[in-house]
Amino acid sequence: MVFHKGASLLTKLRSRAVQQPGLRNYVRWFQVQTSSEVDLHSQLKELIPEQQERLKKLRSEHGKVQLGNITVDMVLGGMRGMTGLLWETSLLDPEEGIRFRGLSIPECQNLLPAAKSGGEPLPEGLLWLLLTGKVPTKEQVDSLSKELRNRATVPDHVYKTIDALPIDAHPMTQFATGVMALQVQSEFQKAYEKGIHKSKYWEPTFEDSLSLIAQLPIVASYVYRRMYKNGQVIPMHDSLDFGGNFAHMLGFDDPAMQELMRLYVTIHSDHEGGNVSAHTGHLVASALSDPYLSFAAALNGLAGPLHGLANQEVLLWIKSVVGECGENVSKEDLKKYVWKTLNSGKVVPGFGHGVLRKTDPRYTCQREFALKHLPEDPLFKLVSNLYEVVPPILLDLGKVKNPWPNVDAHSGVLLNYYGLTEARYYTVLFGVSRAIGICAQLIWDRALGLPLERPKSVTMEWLEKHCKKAA
Ligand code: NMX
Ligand code: MLT
Repeated sequence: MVFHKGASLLTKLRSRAVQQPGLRNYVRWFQVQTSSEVDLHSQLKELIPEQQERLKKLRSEHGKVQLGNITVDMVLGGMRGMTGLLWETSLLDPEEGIRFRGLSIPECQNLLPAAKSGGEPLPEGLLWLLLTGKVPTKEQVDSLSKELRNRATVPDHVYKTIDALPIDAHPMTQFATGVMALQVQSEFQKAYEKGIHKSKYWEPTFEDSLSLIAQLPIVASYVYRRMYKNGQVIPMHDSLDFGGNFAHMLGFDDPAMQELMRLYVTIHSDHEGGNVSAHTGHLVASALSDPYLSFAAALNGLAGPLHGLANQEVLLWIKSVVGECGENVSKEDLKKYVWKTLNSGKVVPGFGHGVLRKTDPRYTCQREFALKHLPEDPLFKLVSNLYEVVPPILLDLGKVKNPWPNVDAHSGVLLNYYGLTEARYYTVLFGVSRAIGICAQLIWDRALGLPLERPKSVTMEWLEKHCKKAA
């Protein structure tokens, strides 16, 4: 009732403001003070019906339009190039890289609210953008920061569950175990057991998603402090934003490291729907598994060395270069080291991509951050030299489709510079970030009523027969 009165007053003020310019500032003030304007849940409630209509129209008017041919190569080649998923929050162009709701990374850096003027974007702002398709105001982002802090209480049994694992269990194992332990609080599961109507699925999904995103930095920093800092946990700061607080709880209060964390979480959040972690989360959620179950599954995909674990592999590889050739390794020796890696049947971590065919813009923006904050760092210089040395070698192999660096080629040296030197931990940071994209899409999966995912598989025999017939 109060909301409706507020909304109709706002409508009147808006129309009067068009005629009386003096009123505009007042209207702007009123807009940011209205609870529905700063409340993400209310914004979504308004958006969902129109997007449901849009999907219905798309299906009824264009449901039979073809999107391309499926070839045997695609079936045998990990479904590369097969368009098969709806993913609203971001879209990846092979040449240009990722766009979050239509915005490139530099555009997000310019448009999304920052902790300080001209600083890196706040990940909460990106979450708002991914969910609503709209660039939020600073007030909206502050309100979301506060909401996330309010939800950031982790039940005691989660710590006990993690503590049951050996201290040297891989950080991703500890982290995913913590997420599974969080699952007992799922609102979606409770609502489903009570028989919630399918039109309402998105609401407990929203609740779970926001709580999960809010609690992940606490679980992640618990794992870090348990493994590397004698279990001395640092409590959450009561006014810092999401990225700043995460750095703080890990033990880093240098403002530059907090800025790095904001940028890091923002750029790792989402990479359309086909990557292993996003696709896994989406697939598991399509069985109406709740956000905790779905995201834990996604984390297990992220923990593979061809996907998120590559950030660990890159720093370990760079350190092995330094161990063997020294920090000031020449380009000639670097080339030899790259060939040695390839000749021993391994990949060069941090290079190549399943979709991208140019340098990853997430690499470029981290390089810009390094040029600004740590231009003289020897490991940054080594990474810069690899940018020159590796692509021609990969091209020489004649089979690598993209010889350019990806996001993981750069992140480790930045973290290492600010003192987060434990490479085995790096994929956990990727995991905390990826929750933002996966959960945002998951809320829309439920709001749009997307169905169970169940593609058709075939055997080699089936393919052979099919191809014979086709010939
Ligand atoms: N070093 C050596 N060989 C490579 C590399 C690389 N960096 N990238 C691709 N290849 C090989 C690949 O192993 C394959 O060889 P084979 O036919 O003998 O199996 C061949 O080149 C063709 O692969 P592509 O079609 O170019 O790449 P694909 O789409 O299959 O795989 C990656 C993409 C990312 C898995 C692959 O480029 C790779 O293994 N890169 C290194 C690991 C890495 O950095 N992963 C992180 C990706 C980003 N992320 O965060 O998830
Ligand atoms: C990602 O961020 O998920 C990776 O770049 C992998 C991908 O997009 O396939």
